[in-house]
Amino acid sequence: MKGKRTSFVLLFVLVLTMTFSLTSGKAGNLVEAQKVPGHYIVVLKDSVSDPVAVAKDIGSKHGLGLGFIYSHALKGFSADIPDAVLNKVKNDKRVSYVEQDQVVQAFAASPQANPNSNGKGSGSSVTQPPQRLPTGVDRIDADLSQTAKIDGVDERVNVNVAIIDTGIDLKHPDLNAVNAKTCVPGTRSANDDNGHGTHVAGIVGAKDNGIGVVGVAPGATLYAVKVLDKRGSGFTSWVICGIDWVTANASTFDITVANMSLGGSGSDDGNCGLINQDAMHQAICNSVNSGVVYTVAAGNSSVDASNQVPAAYDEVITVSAIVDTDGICGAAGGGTSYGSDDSFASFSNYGADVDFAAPGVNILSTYKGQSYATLSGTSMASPHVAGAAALYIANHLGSTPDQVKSGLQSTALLPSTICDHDGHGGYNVIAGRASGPLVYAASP
Ligand SMILES: [Ca+2]
Ligand SMILES: [Ca+2]
Ligand SMILES: [Ca+2]
Ligand SMILES: [Ca+2]
Repeated sequence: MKGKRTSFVLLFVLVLTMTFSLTSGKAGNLVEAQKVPGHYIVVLKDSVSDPVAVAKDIGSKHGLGLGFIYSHALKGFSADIPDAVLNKVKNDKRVSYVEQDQVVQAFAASPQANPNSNGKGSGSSVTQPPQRLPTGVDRIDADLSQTAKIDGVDERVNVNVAIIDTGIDLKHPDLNAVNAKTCVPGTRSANDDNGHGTHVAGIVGAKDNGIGVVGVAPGATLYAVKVLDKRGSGFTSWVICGIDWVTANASTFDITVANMSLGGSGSDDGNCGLINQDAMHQAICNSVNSGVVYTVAAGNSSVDASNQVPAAYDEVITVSAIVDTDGICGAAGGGTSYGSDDSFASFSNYGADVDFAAPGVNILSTYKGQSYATLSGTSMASPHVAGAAALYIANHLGSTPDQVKSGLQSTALLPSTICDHDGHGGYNVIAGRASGPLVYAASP
């Protein structure tokens, strides 16, 4: 048994090494599906009452190397399955379907050098810069929200948000982070060894404490759920482990929002994955039904988001990215390599699956090593909407995910060049790219 587990981990290391060289494009570009040889997600029928016992039984019967066992968002497990027994597993009466595992990736580019970023640094002695209002938080007007109450005094928005990502820097003084769960083999906590998840977390809820940055929902409790490794890569089987944890613990910890700034290739069958045998879709549908709002990045491949998951799923809130360089509308800020101020970001996915747009270029936020960094990607856009959802929930306790989405839609601004007196307002679209209205965080 121990030997099997070791070979299971070694396989992942090997596959990660192989796949990373293929996917290291700019801004987390990932269009083609990258299946993992020999590794599968086995989804059990709903009629199975004890998925742990059934997973172990099927595993020992066929000599499988078991990975995760899922019991809440989904009944099933991940496993190494030799070709010789694959059909036997598929034909087991307790099995609904077997899906090949696939690579998923964080949707952000590498960090740029930032004057506030201290690069490495560990321990709590890192000097913290004075607090700045990030342009994205300003642009969606969280600075005008009575609930966010951004005034340099550290009151906290009492909403709990799961960050399903590379983890969170658990020692970062500007974050109210909780070590919740790691689904990455070889790691012992959800501490962030990449930086991406810490950046996403800060956009949602960096504290209004006078240092560093401030998030859309300042001081919100951020549950670190680690499903991507130090390179920002992972597998569908790891992501489902994270969704399963959120679903199992949502009511205990009152987690009402989950952000996923990641994805892979796939599509929406309109039936929660039961037709196209998509276990992540099934897991997300069950998790949303349990009352958790999912905000997800549209992806950075300049394609229709219907080709990427979870972006394509109708049950989630899908977010595209705009460029904003000055925190206000009016297109008077400086330009970027991803487009001019107040325009749709050139890398962003688009299309009918996109629900909202939010700032996603040159975003300043928290980073690993108790530092700060500037990143670009739809990864940065999605947590602006997660933060707005948290503010909405703080004012409308007990809202269902559908109510949160329609509440945010009722105040969002359609793309346009009109700029209001608060410096809010729409943005210019790239012709032919439906990109969702700009999320608005000021109104309850
Ligand atoms: Ca503002
Ligand atoms: Ca405050
Ligand atoms: Ca702060
Ligand atoms: Ca602007």
